[in-house]
Amino acid sequence: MHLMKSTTSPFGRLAHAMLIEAGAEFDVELLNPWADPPQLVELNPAKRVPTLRLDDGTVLTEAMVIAMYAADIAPDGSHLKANTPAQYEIMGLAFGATEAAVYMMAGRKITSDDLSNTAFDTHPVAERRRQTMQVALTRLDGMTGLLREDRLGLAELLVVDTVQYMDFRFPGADWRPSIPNLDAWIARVAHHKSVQDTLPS
Ligand SMILES: N[C@@H](CCC(=O)N[C@@H](CS)C(=O)NCC(=O)O)C(=O)O
Repeated sequence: MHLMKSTTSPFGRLAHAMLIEAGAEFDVELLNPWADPPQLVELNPAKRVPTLRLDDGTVLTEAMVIAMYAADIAPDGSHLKANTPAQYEIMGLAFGATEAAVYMMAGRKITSDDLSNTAFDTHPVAERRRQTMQVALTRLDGMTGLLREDRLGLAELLVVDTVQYMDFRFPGADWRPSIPNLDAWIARVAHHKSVQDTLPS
């Protein structure tokens, strides 16, 4: 299997982390989707990462689709196979927060073609997305007790992904909510390969 991702994408990270947790054999190609690399454009009409090419040539796109596939190919009894309603709730909150964060970055790109230009951040839609992140992370902080530490499934990986992506893209943001439980939990699971090998950079 061949996974195309970028070093920054939280969607690419999710796919990568799930494949690690599934024990899959795959290699990773790092690329910048915005540069339209031909090998990505040929496989994925959306020109986005993650994109996963299976050994038989099948192409999987969209992070959640790849996450579902990873759960499918995980061994019988794997922690990726079954989720509780509470874990699905966590997934939705975390994925929504990730999408909000990426939306903010996309807004900056569309309005200035410069990810470090924060002019877009004052737009009402940006404020709406910021609130999404704040409320979702605050709720997730209150659900930390439901997160596993010994084995990381989709819920746990999504939570790590969204908190670390937020800190990567908006370091020191004064609007970052206080999430002491999540911060402590992330420190305790930071040693997992699926976390360590996929850090955004
Ligand atoms: N819904 C997609 C979103 C993927 C996505 O937006 N990837 C971004 C990087 S974070 C990308 O490749 N952007 C390039 C573009 O939009 O052309 C998923 O869940 O995989």
